Amino acid sequence: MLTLIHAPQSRSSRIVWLLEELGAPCDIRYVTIPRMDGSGGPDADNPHPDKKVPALLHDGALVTESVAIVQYLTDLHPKAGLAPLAGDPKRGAYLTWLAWYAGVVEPVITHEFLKIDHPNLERTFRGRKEVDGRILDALGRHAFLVGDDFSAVDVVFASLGHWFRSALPAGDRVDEYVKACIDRPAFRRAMERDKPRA
Ligand SMILES: N[C@@H](CCC(=O)N[C@@H](CS)C(=O)NCC(=O)O)C(=O)O
Repeated sequence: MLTLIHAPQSRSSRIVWLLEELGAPCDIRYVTIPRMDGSGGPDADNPHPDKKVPALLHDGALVTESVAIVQYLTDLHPKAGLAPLAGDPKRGAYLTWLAWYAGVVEPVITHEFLKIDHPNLERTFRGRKEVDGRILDALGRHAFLVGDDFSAVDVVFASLGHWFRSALPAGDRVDEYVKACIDRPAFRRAMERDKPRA
């Protein structure tokens, strides 16, 4: 049995969306987290070692980190077609986008948001110009980031663009991309499950 540890309107919302795309049955355990406005707080019921979300429990095994959970869930549901399988020529690009999101995109946009600048950060991660360039290059060549088929990579990137539009490159092409992703019925169903709890 799968249980998603979830706080509405947070990084775990994208996992609710992915579950809807996969048609995967999963219990949702709602937890509190500290919010930017000072509300909320860590939840004793959250098994995440840092009391963050998302976290996934599968028959007692704990998985944390959004992209690990994305990979874990798409592996469990290969027939859903949201991730190229081992042996598919697109598999390398797909895994690269996922790892690059966690390892580079999130740090780069966090540094930008916090206005933190240092030559060693640029050396390690490159910067916003390189992030934007890679996304625009892919979307200039195909409908979605890994090709013309929607994939779990698009759940990750479009959810970022939906919550924080300026974290993706400006312009019509990215507007159109985010819209195409969030116009999907699975996204609308996920948003119904993602409403703040009273
Ligand atoms: N790298 C983690 C980041 C998770 C994360 O920072 N989640 C935020 C919600 S958007 C959180 O749980 N914050 C609560 C806290 O910092 O205590 C992932 O992608 O899963």
